[in-house]
Amino acid sequence: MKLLIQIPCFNEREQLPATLADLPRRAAGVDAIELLVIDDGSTDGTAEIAEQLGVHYVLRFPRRRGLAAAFQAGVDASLRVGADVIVNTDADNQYRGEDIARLVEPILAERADLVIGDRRNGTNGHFSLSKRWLQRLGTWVVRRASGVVVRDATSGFRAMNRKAALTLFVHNRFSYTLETLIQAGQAGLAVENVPVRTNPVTRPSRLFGSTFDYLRKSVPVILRSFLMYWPVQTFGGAALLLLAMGLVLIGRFLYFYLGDPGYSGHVQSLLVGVGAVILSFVVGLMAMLGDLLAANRRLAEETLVRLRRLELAIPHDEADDRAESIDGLYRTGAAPWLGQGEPVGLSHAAAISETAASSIRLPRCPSPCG
Ligand SMILES: Nc1nc2c(ncn2[C@@H]2O[C@H](COP(=O)(O)OP(=O)(O)O)[C@@H](O)[C@H]2O)c(=O)[nH]1
Ligand SMILES: [Mg+2]
Repeated sequence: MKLLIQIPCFNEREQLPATLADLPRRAAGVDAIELLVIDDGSTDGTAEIAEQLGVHYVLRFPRRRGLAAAFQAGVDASLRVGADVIVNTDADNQYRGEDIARLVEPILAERADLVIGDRRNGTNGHFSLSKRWLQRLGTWVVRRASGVVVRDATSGFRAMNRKAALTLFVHNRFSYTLETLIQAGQAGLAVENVPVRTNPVTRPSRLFGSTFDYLRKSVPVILRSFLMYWPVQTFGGAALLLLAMGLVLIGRFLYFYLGDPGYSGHVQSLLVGVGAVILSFVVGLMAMLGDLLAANRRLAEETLVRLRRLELAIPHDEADDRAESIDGLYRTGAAPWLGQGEPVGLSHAAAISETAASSIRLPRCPSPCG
């Protein structure tokens, strides 16, 4: 059982040492822990510092491609180098390394395919009002679109097993958080929420320039997810609305016309009504086309999942060989951290009352790390 911790980074040279020092070096039920840093075209030497700090794999993009692309590439790379469980965490030490134990526990116990770290935003003092509000909106959308009950949909602190990693695809360019959850619901993956704690903020968010900026980027993602996964409902709903509007307006014209056929008024109602009815047919057609496209997309995704499985089934002597088959991915030569450590008490365990009793105890890495 190999646990791979992936950290997407954009110019995180300053933050990485503290983040890596906080990560657990052992875990009960895990044979080896390895780290993967995805350096998204950073210009501050993030990849070099990661290597010096003892990260096992670095995936470097020559130019910035954004967090969603980095996340997806990291998951692909993790699978290639033999990860059984993948944990994603932030480079800015936002999440506590110790809580990784809580994240992987439901996966090791085979209760969940995907585990989301719930920052308990309602009571989290490190969250601004706008961030709380957006987190609630994201959570509501995911519930509506996929039926998955998540408490913190925008959390980047998550763990997944191979099944989830093979099944999820990120289509948009900005954020993977909401879309992967909607897909998880659609694909019938078991999703679990686990309360986690956050550290005080170390630097301004790179993703949230402002609330407006976040909305500008995430509303299209949400809209697109609805159109992609619920084309009949979304377009169909709009078509019905237009049809109803058109019929009411035509009815209004007929009412007056039949009352006094000689009177030629209310032609506007007739014009707008007929326009709305025609538009409703066009939008209805889009619902049908969307449904057909969705069927094709599902087939394409299934083909891709099978292809991923086949690729992974090709025998390799060493994980290193596989690493070389991905552009920009290289092994640093650092030895994997060992698993199966002595259980170490988590002093903070009592602080999180909702947490299910966990059999996993992860010691922190000794400082300085690496
Ligand atoms: N690959 C990549 N990672 C990014 C980018 N922007 C932010 N990140 C990383 O995404 C993670 C979350 O970013 P952060 O600024 O902490 O956002 P917040 O936690 O939502 O406030 C961190 O590890 C960042 O280094 C980007 O453009 N590309
Ligand atoms: Mg962060």
